[in-house]
Amino acid sequence: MTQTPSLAPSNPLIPGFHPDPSVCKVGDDYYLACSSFEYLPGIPVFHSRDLAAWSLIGHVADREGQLDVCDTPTLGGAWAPTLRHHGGRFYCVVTDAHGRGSLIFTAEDPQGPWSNGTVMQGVSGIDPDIAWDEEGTCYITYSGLLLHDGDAPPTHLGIQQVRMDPRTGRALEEPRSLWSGTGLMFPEAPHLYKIDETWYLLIAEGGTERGHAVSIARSTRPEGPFEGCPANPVLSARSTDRPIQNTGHADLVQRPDGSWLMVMLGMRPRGTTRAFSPMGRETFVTSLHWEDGWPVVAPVELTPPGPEVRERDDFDDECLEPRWLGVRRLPASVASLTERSGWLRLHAGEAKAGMDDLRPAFVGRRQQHERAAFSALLDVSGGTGGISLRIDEQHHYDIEAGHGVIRARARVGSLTQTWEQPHPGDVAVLRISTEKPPADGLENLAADMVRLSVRSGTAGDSGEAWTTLALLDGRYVSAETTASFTGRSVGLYAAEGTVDADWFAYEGHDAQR
Ligand code: 6LW
Repeated sequence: MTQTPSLAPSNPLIPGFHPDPSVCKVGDDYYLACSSFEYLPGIPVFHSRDLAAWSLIGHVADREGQLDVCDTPTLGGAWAPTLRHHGGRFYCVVTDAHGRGSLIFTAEDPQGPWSNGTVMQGVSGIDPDIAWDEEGTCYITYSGLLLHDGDAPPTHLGIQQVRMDPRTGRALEEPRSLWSGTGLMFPEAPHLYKIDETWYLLIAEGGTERGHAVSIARSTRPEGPFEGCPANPVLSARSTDRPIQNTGHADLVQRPDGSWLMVMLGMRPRGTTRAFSPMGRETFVTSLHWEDGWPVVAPVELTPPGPEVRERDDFDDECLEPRWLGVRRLPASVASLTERSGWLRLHAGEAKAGMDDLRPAFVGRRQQHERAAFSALLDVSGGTGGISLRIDEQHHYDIEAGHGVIRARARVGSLTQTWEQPHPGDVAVLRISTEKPPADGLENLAADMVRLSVRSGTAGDSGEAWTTLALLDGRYVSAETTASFTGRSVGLYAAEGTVDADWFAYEGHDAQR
């Protein structure tokens, strides 16, 4: 069978907040998983046949109890999965930060169902990797970052490793310390590979911000001793003018033609000083080749913007597309597709604080393009609700309808501001859109502006007229300002009573460089 020519992967490879990617090849198929933090379902799993086109096929954690994120602080939850295939089974090792700890999930089929998750005893740290040697011995290599509850600063033990029985999750020995990079802060994201007759240890160091970097070492044995690459770090965008920054937390995969690719997280900071990244850390890809037994990694290039993406959910199916997310709760716990045929019904229930709530009655999707518009038709005869663009419960922009009023709201830290106007009737079409900031004034420091609007009755020249209630600076809902590990998600919410959505539409395209 002739191989269809591989498409050259484009960047971002998986847009929207999809940090800490891990990729593996099984036969002619590739699978990739990412962190998901406090969102559920958690740990998205993507599939590709050519490493270029990816589709979301499900989630590792799609049931109650697999992750304990119900009360997790923002930034907590599912951190840094490693996805591997061994002995006919898929493995996903991951840390449920401030939750269950480091876990092993297994599945026969990467679409799921995945197991309930086994806690790894004796693995005190984050970013677990799983690898086997020829004898079948299983190695868990991880970052010895000890997360303490409360204000105590974390302790870091460097890169650690134990042999493990993956069936029980029990370590078979005391942890040993391995090579931990070139001395930059936060050695983490270790991955162990046997390539030809050499064991390689790939790590991230420098912290996930602008100093992020990828370094590598090699040994004749999986437990070392490891020798660092003379050219370390083999990848970093630090202090460069590259449009993709923060590159780090990488994983390697080989293609059928023998060539290698590296996936990693990165950011697309925008604004005059390129300081703000609305979508947070996304998945990117680059190529590499080997020289003297060391990888030489190409800089991560940004692909020119593609065509506009238009997606619309009419809520006519029995279940939601897998891209829909809840915050610390599964979407099905707040939203129903069966109570009103062709509508999504959201119940505010115990989420009394609207989008300020730790577990809002919210069902959303990631923003995946720099210029995006989210709109929905809502029936608010049963309560109050709308559309929210959120980073977390303290940083969100909302537009809602209810009790004869349209209300826009900006929550930035301890500050909240609202704008209102009367609205006749119980049906409203609401929209949140992002746009290029004005060329003059301080607002051009922002990556974008966020417009909160409602469709007014009269159709204007454009075929429909939108009334803007607020035009807000997008930097306050960007990853850097909020010190967020995630990025924007946008969706529907009920603040009080029940709210029905007839459809939800997404339009997105990336800005020209
Ligand atoms: C991830 C670790 C990290 O586990 O952040 O900053 C954590 N580096 O590699 C969440 O992305």
